[in-house]
Amino acid sequence: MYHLFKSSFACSVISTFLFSILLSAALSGCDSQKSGQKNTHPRHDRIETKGDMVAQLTSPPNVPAPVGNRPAKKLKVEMEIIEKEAELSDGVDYVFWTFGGTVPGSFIRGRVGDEVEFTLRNHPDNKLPHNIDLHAVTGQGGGAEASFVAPGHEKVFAFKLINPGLYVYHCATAPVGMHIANGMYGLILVEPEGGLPPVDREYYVMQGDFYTKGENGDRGLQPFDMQKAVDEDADYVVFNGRVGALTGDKALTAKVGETVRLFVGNGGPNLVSSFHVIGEIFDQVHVEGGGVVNDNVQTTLIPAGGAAIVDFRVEVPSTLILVDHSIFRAFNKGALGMLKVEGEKNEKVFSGEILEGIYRPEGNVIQEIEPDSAEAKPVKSTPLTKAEKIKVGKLIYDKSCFACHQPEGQGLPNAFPPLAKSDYLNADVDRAIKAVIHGLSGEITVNGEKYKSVMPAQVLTDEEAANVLTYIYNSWGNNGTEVSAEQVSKVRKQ
Ligand code: HEC
Ligand SMILES: [Cu+2]
Repeated sequence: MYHLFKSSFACSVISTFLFSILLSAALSGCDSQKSGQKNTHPRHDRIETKGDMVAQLTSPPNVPAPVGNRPAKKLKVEMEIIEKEAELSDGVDYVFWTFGGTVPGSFIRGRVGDEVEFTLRNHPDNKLPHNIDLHAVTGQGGGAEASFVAPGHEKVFAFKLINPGLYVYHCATAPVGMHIANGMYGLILVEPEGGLPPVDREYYVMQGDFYTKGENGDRGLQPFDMQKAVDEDADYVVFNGRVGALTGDKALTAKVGETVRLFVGNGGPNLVSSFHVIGEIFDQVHVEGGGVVNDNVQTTLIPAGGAAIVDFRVEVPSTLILVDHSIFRAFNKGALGMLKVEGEKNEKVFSGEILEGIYRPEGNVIQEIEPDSAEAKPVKSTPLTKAEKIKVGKLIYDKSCFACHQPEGQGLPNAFPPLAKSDYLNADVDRAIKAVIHGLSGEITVNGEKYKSVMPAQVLTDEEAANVLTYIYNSWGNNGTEVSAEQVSKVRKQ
């Protein structure tokens, strides 16, 4: 059922079977079998074409319409290389080199047997020659030599799509690493005969790592840093060419009950992606974009210069978070996107929080905060003093807030607003409580800087929220407000 792209695994099946009998016999058995066996791979090079058409190309995160059951055709692809300045992150500019004006480049979609006539144009305003190496091409350099083109020129070359799958294309002009690092990559999908099984939504997501002279977040136009690229010391790791390309109002969308397919590529140049979607399990993954379909996958590895097709049904409303699960890349370097799923709840699949209670392993007494404080205090009769709240609040801060707002509440420019001396915080306690218990999104201004990001709702009891806020209000130059559990409870009910 899952053999969408046909392949033969006879040899590996045989060796797995024989493994249990005798290792060496299995290996030599397989070798002799291999040498005596014909390559049974279908001869897609012999598929005849019928008619011709111009390929529709799309910018990320969109993909062209599926091929369905159309016959193989002569497929005209016209692509323009554009060197242009754009934002890599808020306030951070970069000169990108692009296929079609976007990073990743335009998505190309064909079917097995198609004969592609590829026109590559290098815009006259560009400064450098470029070319294209498509991993879907069987032939010298994947087309690199044939397509090498100077500014103000165009090149035409042709090739037949003989292996179905999802393939990366990229510039291969020296210095190759630099051309790729500047954004010259994209995906070409070669559908099998009859097309991939239809789904409700398809999206195009591609990871890339970026190397800038300044550090992550340093503003202004940032030149490429060759040494950092050689050292594989990325300042940014992003989906679709910039921090936040797929967050907030640019998030991908779907409705409960729909099937979603992500065509996920990794342009590199250096890093391998541990692609994961927080809050979802991949029903099926075309591993490495090829014929093997794996089921029920949590995280799929996408090599630099590789791809995967990821399918899943969305069952409950939520904001799914796309990440590279090498997780500092997600929360500190930008490899984070969102898929917003709207629709009816299904409490059998996911209930949300059912009960908020107090857990007392040692009976009805408060847990010791400090190992050496001898006295156990009854929970209800003695509310915490302000000093105690601050102490407990710090523990919560270090567990729940610290990763984003930073150890001294200083925040991270362009990503997480400061809590230290925050005018936003000090102006309105109820608003701050709301942010903590319900989360916060949309544009806000803190100390004159604009933030337009998402703070997830924090799962905290009224007491915990009161304590952590009291800690924050009494640290780093804030106004000393004491927040009570009752106040949090009131805001929660509003
Ligand atoms: C995953 C990252 C993340 C975590 C964890 C997080 N925050 Fe935030 N927080 C944000 C972002 C992003 C914003 C700004 C949201 C926006 O742009 O609308 C924000 C805004 C705020 C604000 C209002 C703006 C300001 O600077 O005064 C407060 C207060 C706040 N957070 C408190 C907390 C507290 C307390 C915790 C821990 C219990 C916490 N946050 C945990 C990311 C986070
Ligand atoms: Cu190039």
